[in-house]
Amino acid sequence: MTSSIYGPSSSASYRPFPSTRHNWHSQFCFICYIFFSLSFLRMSQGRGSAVATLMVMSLLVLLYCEVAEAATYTVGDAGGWTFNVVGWPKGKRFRAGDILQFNYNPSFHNVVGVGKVGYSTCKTLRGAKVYQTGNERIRLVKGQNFFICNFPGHCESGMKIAVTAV
Ligand SMILES: [Cu+2]
Repeated sequence: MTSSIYGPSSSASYRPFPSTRHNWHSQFCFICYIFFSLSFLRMSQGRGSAVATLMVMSLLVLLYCEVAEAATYTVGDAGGWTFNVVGWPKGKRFRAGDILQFNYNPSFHNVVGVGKVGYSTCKTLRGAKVYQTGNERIRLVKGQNFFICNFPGHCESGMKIAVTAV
């Protein structure tokens, strides 16, 4: 297993609980924001180019924070990707770039990325992407993201989710 400054890599490990955005990271971004604001103030008071450099650097780190702050959500929480998860996204606010972690037994389930029609009719149309490792990390795109399990009858039993990412 590999580790990074973000802690142990989670791609191979089962994560029973939904993880949210890291707190230290938010604090880090807040500090960058303060730096940026201060630099901007100095700038408007007509200080030198060192301030401008600081300002640009802070801005870059801020942009980095925007990208790096993606959250990982475990679909179905502790229950995982299973029947009746259809209501799981309700009340959650997803952003483009956030990751959905699907945990399930690949002998009994899969994950299929579908369109709106595939979602509402529980049909896997041509071109649909089928995931079947039992441990998927899928990045949300902006707009609507639809996933179903296409084992016979599963989608009809609420094994499907529609997630809107802003
Ligand atoms: Cu299934």
